[in-house]
Amino acid sequence: MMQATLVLIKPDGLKKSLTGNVLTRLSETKLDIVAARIVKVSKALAENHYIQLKDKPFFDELLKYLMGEYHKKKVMALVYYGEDAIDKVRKICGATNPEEADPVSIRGAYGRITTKGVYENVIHASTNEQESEREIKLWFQPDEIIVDLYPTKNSKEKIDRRVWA
Ligand code: FUP
Repeated sequence: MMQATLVLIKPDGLKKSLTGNVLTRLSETKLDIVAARIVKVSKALAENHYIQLKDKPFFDELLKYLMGEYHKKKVMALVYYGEDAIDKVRKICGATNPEEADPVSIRGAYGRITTKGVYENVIHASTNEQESEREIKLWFQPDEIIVDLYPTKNSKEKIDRRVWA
């Protein structure tokens, strides 16, 4: 089944200069990168991304982590597309807890658990199709993705935005 999945290289991955290593590992999947951007994550975006975990005791720390308070204030967001993309990417990522993750997986090799109990696990990857659609729509606008993944509509809204002077 052709699928799209959201990948985030989290602030610890960028701070530790792991972008190249992570992208090289992900290239083993032979999937296509159809979108990529560097994002300065707002609180609203972090909250929305991890909305399912809002009642967890580590939620506030998790938001700070994704916003880059402990590393660099940036995240690299990518969309990978292809046959069984979701499982292929998650397999290379490894288990959520870096101590339990396969040592040769990305999280096993590069992740750690902080003294505050947050898993700094370098990478995020969507868990299922419902989540990948929700997450991709959160991180990307239709024109930032080079294939048509989901239905779009025309909007004539006049929005205030910053343009080159
Ligand atoms: P995953 O889908 O593998 O990213 O796992 P979750 O959505 O369950 O968790 C999201 C993030 O919360 C993880 F990347 C790390 C963090 N987390 C913790 O810090 N402690 C936990 O006990 C569980 C998750």
